[in-house]
Amino acid sequence: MRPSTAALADAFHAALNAAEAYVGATAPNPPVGCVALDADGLVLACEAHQKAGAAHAEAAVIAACGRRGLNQRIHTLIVTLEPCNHAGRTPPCVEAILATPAKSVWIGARDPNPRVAGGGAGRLAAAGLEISFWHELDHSDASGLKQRADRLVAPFATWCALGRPWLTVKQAIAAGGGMIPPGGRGTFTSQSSLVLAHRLRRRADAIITGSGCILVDDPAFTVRHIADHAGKHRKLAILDRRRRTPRSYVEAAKARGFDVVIGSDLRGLLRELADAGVIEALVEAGPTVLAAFLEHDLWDEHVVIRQSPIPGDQDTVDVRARPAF
Ligand code: AOF
Ligand code: ZN
Repeated sequence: MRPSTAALADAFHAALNAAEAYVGATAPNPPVGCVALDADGLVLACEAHQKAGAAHAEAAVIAACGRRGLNQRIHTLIVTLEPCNHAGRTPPCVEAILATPAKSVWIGARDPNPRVAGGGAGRLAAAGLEISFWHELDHSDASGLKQRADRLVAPFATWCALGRPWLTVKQAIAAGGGMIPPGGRGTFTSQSSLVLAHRLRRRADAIITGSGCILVDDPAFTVRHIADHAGKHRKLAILDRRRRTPRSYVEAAKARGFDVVIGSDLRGLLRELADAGVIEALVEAGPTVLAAFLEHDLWDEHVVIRQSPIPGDQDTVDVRARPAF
């Protein structure tokens, strides 16, 4: 017996959903989800990597199976990311997998970490496990699920390859054509746009803004319209060539839980953030800073929220994704 194609596709979904709940919580690690199936395709456990330093998704699934006395039934593991083969803050997942009776592993995306690349899958295959990638599954959802796995790891991949955080540039445009304050203070945008803006903040490890924006809008940059990750501390990076940011603003931002970084050079600031483990940053700034990011091709997702000219109507949202490098 082996899990059916339908059971595998369902497990891909479940692993993605588990991981997606922790997008924004795991830096400098990627979010990862894992499911263990028995030979009949029954789900034994489904877990996510919740935080850097905590158990990896595979280790969490194996531990959950152990607690339930189900370890000997593990037949197939489904992971959104290739299992690691190195000891970092936590022991290598491949060793934990090899200590179970697992016979096959289905992997969503390769690990782009240069210390890992290809090593995890190779080690498991060398030990006799059957290793497959999600897009190889003969199921109509397979390529879409594989794309979700790639998207989950894209910020981490960008951080590994380019040495800068993944950049989401958010821009809100009023019905009259002018820019809406990046703080998005209720007055201009509809409730759904505010929720979207706060979802973008939730998944970011840093908010990048400019001193001009702070002087004009006094934005809070906190996650308020949805629940934030427990214990999350973001960086607030302020581009400020002329040192205009008021000390009182910096103190208030720190009191809101931000770790404030002030810089005058865009690329230098991005490097500093990347070095501090920021894998995803959200740019919420005024026209000058926004233009600098877009003109220098320093963006990965450009989210444009347009206010409807009809009062009370929903805003429209356009998301432009930069092709993968
Ligand atoms: C996995 N499963 O759930 C995650 C992985 O310092 P560590 O021990 O937490 O290792 C971090 C690296 O492991 C990280 O850079 C990435 O390559 C990989 N993340 N791997 O097998 C997981 N989060
Ligand atoms: Zn691991």
